[in-house]
Amino acid sequence: MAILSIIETPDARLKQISTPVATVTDAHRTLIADMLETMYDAPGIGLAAIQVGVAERILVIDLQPDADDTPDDAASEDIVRIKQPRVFINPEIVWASDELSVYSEGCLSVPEMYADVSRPARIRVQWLDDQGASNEAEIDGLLATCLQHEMDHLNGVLFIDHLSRLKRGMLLKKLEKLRKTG
Ligand code: GNR
Ligand code: NI
Repeated sequence: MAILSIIETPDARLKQISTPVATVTDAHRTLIADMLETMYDAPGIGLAAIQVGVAERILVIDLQPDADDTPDDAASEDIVRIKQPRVFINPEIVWASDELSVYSEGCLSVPEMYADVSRPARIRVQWLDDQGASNEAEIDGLLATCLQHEMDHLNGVLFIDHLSRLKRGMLLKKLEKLRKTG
């Protein structure tokens, strides 16, 4: 496994439209393992392949990124949080609710910047898993928000593209300043 470097805005690769995966191969499964390791290391709750420079329609999510992989005290009364890596290949939204949900989003490719984004609260999604098997589910909550954020990456869209030009400009200026001052 390997930790990959994450591309940041304004890198033009983030605007690329990623290509569907025709057949899920061992090379894809290696990439997915590396993407998960990279996401946990960042840390983040999601990562799209284009964020590590691969323009294929693959994304990973784990809403419990700081969970313990190996709970060593099963008798403990602590809530045992187990990592829950999720893999989506060629995801497609087949239905979206009219009801919207607002969440303060961030992005590993737009580091340390956050802004409210409004998206459908519930979506029905089809995708392939890492074995190439077809899946379909209705998703809501933070998973729906995160999945739509990741699917945007597959289409070259960042969360800041959902903001007004004024807001986006202010945020990018803030990011530039932060990079200069450290
Ligand atoms: O780590 C992340 N947090 C997050 C918070 C709200 C909405 C979306 C996200 S995804 C982001 C990681 C990332 O940049 N994925 O592309
Ligand atoms: Ni992102």
